[in-house]
Amino acid sequence: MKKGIILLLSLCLLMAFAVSVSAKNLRFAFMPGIADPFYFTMEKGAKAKAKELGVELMVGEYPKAWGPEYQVPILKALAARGDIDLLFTAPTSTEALIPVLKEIHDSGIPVITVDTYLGDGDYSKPSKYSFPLSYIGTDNFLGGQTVAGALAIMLGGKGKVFLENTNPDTSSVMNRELGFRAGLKIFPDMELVGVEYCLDVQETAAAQVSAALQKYPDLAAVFGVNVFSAQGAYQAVARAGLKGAVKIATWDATETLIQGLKKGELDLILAQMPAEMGALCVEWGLKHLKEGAKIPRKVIPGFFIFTKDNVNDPKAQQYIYK
Ligand code: T6T
Repeated sequence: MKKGIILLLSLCLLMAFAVSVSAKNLRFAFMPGIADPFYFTMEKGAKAKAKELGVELMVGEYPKAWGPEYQVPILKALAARGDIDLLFTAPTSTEALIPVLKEIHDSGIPVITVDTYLGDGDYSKPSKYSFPLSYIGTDNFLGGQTVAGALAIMLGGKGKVFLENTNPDTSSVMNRELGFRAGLKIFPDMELVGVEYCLDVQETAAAQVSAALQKYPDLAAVFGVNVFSAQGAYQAVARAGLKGAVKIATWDATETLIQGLKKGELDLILAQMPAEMGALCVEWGLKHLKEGAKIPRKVIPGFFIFTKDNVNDPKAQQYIYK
């Protein structure tokens, strides 16, 4: 009896060892969209999960600026290493990243798109962009609608709004804009007076929002749809001496924006779950490679809305980007 238990225990230990060794042999690569706190937090979440599961995770060089021209060469170099078992990446264009990612996929490296997607993001029906295993990222349209609703309520359902975006062919930020437009439609007295694209450069965003503040002296609010658009909008409103007078809704919970909210200088922040996204990529990637598990074609973590009422809540602190 005792011998049997010892044998069983040894067998279990052996199996656990075998699983951890084989997971350790797997090397995943992560290629972010740009160097910003959102992707740094995603990297942390992915690394923690990789360590927990015994996967080796290598992180591709952070692109110096936003766009396919910066991302494609780094992706090509990553794939050329020849030692990667799975890639997860955030394509900065719905179209321009299709060829390079398809090539990587065809060379035998499964691809997950995280944060952003290719084409219309529907990987469940055959198309030139349906090869990725999954899209793991926020429901950006819903987030945009939610921000529009919250802002309209803050403004009593009435006022002119300006939107600062990055570029029109990245799925994440475009869906935020589309959701925001749809959300505003419910409020007939809310008017979106303009949209500008800053190519993810904070100074450009600040200049564009400054121009909008001059053009519309009765502007009630600005919505900045990601880290640099939002921080640029915040900067412009501050420079114009309009802190508190013009409402600011932002996306992405960086320390800078959280501090602004705490000081009452901006009004709303939508926090995504980047660490969870990174962890999910590693978890699902491993399940796919080790167990042949079918990954859901879309995995959608939630989001959290910070306002002045909850920004100091201890439970909310976990949503600040690290
Ligand atoms: O908002 C995130 C990300 O979701 C988006 O795709 C690009 O911008 C960020 O990285 C923030 O700067």
